[in-house]
Amino acid sequence: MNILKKPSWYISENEVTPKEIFDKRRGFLKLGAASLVATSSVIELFAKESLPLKNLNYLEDKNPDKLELNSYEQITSYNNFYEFTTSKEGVKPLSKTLNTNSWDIIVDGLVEKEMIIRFDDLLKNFQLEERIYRFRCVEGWSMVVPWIGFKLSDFIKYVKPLSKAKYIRFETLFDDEMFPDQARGFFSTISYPYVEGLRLDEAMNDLTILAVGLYGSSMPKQNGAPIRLIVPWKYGFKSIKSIARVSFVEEEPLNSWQKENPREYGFYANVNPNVDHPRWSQKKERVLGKFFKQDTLMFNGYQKEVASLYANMDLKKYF
Ligand SMILES: Nc1nc2c(c(=O)[nH]1)N[C@H]1C(S)=C(S)[C@@H](COP(=O)(O)O)O[C@H]1N2
Ligand SMILES: [Mo]
Repeated sequence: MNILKKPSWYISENEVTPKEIFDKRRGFLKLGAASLVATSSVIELFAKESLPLKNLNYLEDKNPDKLELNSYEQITSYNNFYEFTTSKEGVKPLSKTLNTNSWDIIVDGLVEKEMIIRFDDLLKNFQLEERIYRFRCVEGWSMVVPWIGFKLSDFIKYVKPLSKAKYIRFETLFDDEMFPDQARGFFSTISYPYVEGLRLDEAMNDLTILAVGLYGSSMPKQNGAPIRLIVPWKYGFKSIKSIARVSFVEEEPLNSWQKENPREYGFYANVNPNVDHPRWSQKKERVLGKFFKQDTLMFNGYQKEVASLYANMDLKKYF
C-alpha cells in the first residue's frame, strides 16, 4: 500500500471549489522552478486538479460577483462544436484533428487595409485579461468559465474599420481534413463555414472578447482553439469558435443558426428569460454539474453593461 503523508496545505479536491484549486496552483507557480522539486504528493495534487500548466500572462479577474467556476474537466468535456460531431461528449476526442499551427486570420471588407494576421503575431499586440463569465447555451444549460482573452474593441481599433462598416462578421476555418462534418459535404449537419456576426456597437462593448484560453492556459481544441469570440450576454451559439476570417460589412450578416432555422434563431440571440424558444422555455437553466435548475437572468446577468444597446428595440421581434 502506498501511504503518503499529506502536507498541511493539502486538501481533497472535493472540499474546495475549482477556483480555490486554481488559486492554489497560482501560488505554486509564483514560487518558480525551485519549488518544483516535486514530491510525489505535489505531482498527485497537480494530477487531481487535472488542470494544464498555465502558459499565458494576463490580468486577473477579481471575480467581484463571486461566481462559482465550473471545473476545467466540465468545461472541456461537454461541448458544442458541430464541425466535429453533435455529441457533446464526442467533441473532445474527435477534436485532436484540429491543427492550430501557423494559424492565419484574414481581415477584410470595409477596413483601411485588408490583411492576413498570423495568430502568434496577433497575440503580441494585446493585453490579455481573465474574464470570469456566465455562459448560457440556447439549449438550456450553462456554466461559468474563466476565459483568457483580449477586448474585441482593441482588435477593432488595431485593424481600423472604415466608417461605412456597421457590422463585424466572423467565419470559422473551413478545412475538411480537420473537421469531419465539413467532409460530409451535402450531408453535413449544418452548412459551413460557421458564420456569426455582431453589430459594431455590440462588438465594441467592453464585455466582448476574443478568447485565446481558459483557466490560465491556451484554448483547448474542443473549446475553439486557437481563438474564439465570447459575448457573455448572448446565447452560446454567437460565440463562434476557431476563427479564420473577420470581415467588416455594411449589412447584417446571416449567421449560421439563423440560416438553418430563422423561425427559431435570430441575429441578436440575447439571453432573455421572457422570450421563449418556440420549442422550450428559456426561464431556467441547468448549470453543468448542478442538480437543480436556476433562474436565467436578463442579458445573462449583464443588464447593467448592455441594456442600453437595445434601448428602443422590441426584443420579441429582434430575438
Ligand atoms: N464553429 C463553431 N462555433 C460554435 C459552435 C459550433 O458548432 N461551431 N457551437 C456554438 C454553441 S451552440 C455553443 S453553446 C458554444 C459552446 O462552446 P463550448 O464548447 O466552449 O462550451 O460554441 C458555439 N460556437
Ligand atoms: Mo449552444
